[in-house]
Amino acid sequence: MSSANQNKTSTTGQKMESANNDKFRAELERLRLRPLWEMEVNERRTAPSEPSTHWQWNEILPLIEEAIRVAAVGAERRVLSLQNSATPNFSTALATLSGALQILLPGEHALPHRHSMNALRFVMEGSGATTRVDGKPCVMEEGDLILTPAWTWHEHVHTGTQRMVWFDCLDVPLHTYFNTTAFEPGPPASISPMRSDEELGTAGMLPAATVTTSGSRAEYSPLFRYAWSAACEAIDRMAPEADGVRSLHYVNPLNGGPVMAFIDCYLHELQTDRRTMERWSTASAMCVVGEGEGSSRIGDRTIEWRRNDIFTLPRKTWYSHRSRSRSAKLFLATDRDVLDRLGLLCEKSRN
Ligand code: GTQ
Ligand code: FE2
Repeated sequence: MSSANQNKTSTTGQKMESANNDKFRAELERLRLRPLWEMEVNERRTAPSEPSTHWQWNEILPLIEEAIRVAAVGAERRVLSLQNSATPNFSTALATLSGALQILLPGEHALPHRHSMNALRFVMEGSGATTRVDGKPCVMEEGDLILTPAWTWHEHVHTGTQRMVWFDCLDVPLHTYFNTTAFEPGPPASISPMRSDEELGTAGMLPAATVTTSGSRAEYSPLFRYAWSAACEAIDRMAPEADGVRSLHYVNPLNGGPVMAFIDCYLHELQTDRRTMERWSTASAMCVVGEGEGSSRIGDRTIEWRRNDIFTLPRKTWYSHRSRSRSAKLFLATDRDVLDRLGLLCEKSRN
């Protein structure tokens, strides 16, 4: 029987009787049910925002040397994964996207495989490696963005002379959430031929057959390499926004949408010594400093960044940037388009 002193006031002020009847308890458990009035009421809670996390290139460099000493490359990549104590499980850079640094030496070959996860590479140091994506060779130079979308075969081959380090971003946490993680080792039995990036890479013009054969529902861009030089030229031609920021969106040329289903990419150029407007978004992002140096105010923290630093812009946090160098460029990998398609994107700005 329930007694009065076990009654409890719910968050709505309603008196709820505590269910301590043994039979009721046993039946609830057997039928896999639980009284909401006895639970932490998650849906009435506003999720707290998290602090920004910052990985400094100058601090990471010695660990890159050490990783080269202790780890070889084969089926397993030489990868240092970015860990963020503010995300669930402490094991990814953002709650929705994971980040890592990958190191490849001349002569090394990271063997082919494919997986359900979408991934991208943003080259931080070195050149001379090639990522083959579904058979298409993608040259890797500093600042280049290379896509290895869901289920595309990919391998990294280094025939150059310099050590290479790049930023990897994958949608691992979303696949963990959906339990859709899947992996297949290579080598591939066969790969259907792809149109070359040369055929697809002229803005505003495509081979006539591309759009009808691939349709507008393409889940990822058929263009796998976005060269740094092309991105810089495109951004130079853009008119700045009111606060001097030029924001370039990397898109799927077939439909103008994000480059991959769960990962959306931008390049932001900042004007020298001018604070950007404060911005706020329900989207979150990882920023890689592609060029220049400066600082960012993120929530109540100010961080100083230089080339190749990586930092997060957590969701629902006011932030602004200030460049100290002639030109500063931030590469962003974000979940913005995912939130937009789901009707969850909300953005604000103020001076
Ligand atoms: O280069 O294929 O950082 O499969 C994690 C998983 C890189 C890759 C990562 C991967 C790769
Ligand atoms: Fe991979």
